[in-house]
This record gives sequence, C-alpha cells and structure tokens, in this order.
Amino acid sequence: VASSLGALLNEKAVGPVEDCVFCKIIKGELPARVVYEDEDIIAFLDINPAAPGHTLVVPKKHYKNILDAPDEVVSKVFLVAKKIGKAAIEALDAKGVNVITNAEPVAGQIVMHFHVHVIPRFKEDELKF
Ligand code: IU
Repeated sequence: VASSLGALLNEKAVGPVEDCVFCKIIKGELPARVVYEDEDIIAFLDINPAAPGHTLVVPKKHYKNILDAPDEVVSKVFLVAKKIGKAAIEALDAKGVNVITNAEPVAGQIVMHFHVHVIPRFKEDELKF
C-alpha cells in the first residue's frame, strides 16, 4: 500500500501555476493565436517564430517538461504535433518540419511548461537546428 500510495502521490501534474505564461494562455487570461484545441491539448502560434507557422503544442495540465510528463501526455502532444506538421505542409506549402522539445534551461528551455515546437521548414529558410 505504501508504495502504491507513494506512486499516486508522486503524480507530477499540478493545477494552473501562478506566473506560468502558458497556464495563463490556457485559462484565457492571455491572448494567443490558437490553431488547435481539444480537451487535453492546446496549440498556438509562437510569439517569436523561427519560421512562418511556428506552433507550440502544449498539454493543458502543467508539467515542467517531457521528462516530467506521463507517457500518455507525451504521446498526445506528439500526435497533435504530427497533425500540425502535416497541416503546415498542406496549408503553408512547407517542405518539411522540425518537431522539437527542450527540457531544462541547459537545453534551452525558457518556458517551464512542457511544450513541443512545430517549425515548418521552407526551402529558402536558413535555420539551423
Ligand atoms: P523554449 O523551448 O522554452 O525555449 O521555448 C519557449 C517558446 O515560447 C519560445 O519560442 C518563445 O518565443 C515562446 N513564447 C511564446 O510564444 N509566448 C510567450 O508569451 C512566451 C514565450 I514568455
């Protein structure tokens, strides 16, 4: 019982985190250009896009990053990222996409609410990842 209780209490999801900009977007307290939304996930355009159509896919529950999120949340986020990548190719005539996530500041994570970047790529862009 102790170990199963411990595991249950170790659930990392927390309610909306004060001062978390993505929690505020999810609660509708900050505006965002939303491109997809369902019960668990929201996706919106990055405010500082690396390329046109750069989208962030975000679980509505707050997890710090991919390392903290349960597998089913990670799966859902990446499935939505795939859908958005295909939509970017269709709607924006992108030629490919980068699908990336940063975990921890040392890896470039700035917003500490798990998110996946979908970055449409165009033949003429010169981004390096
Ligand atoms: P990172 O993986 O944590 O480094 O990415 C954070 C992204 O969130 C980055 O691309 C920002 O431009 C983006 N962003 C945003 O879209 N809206 C915001 O209000 C803030 C950051 I703060």
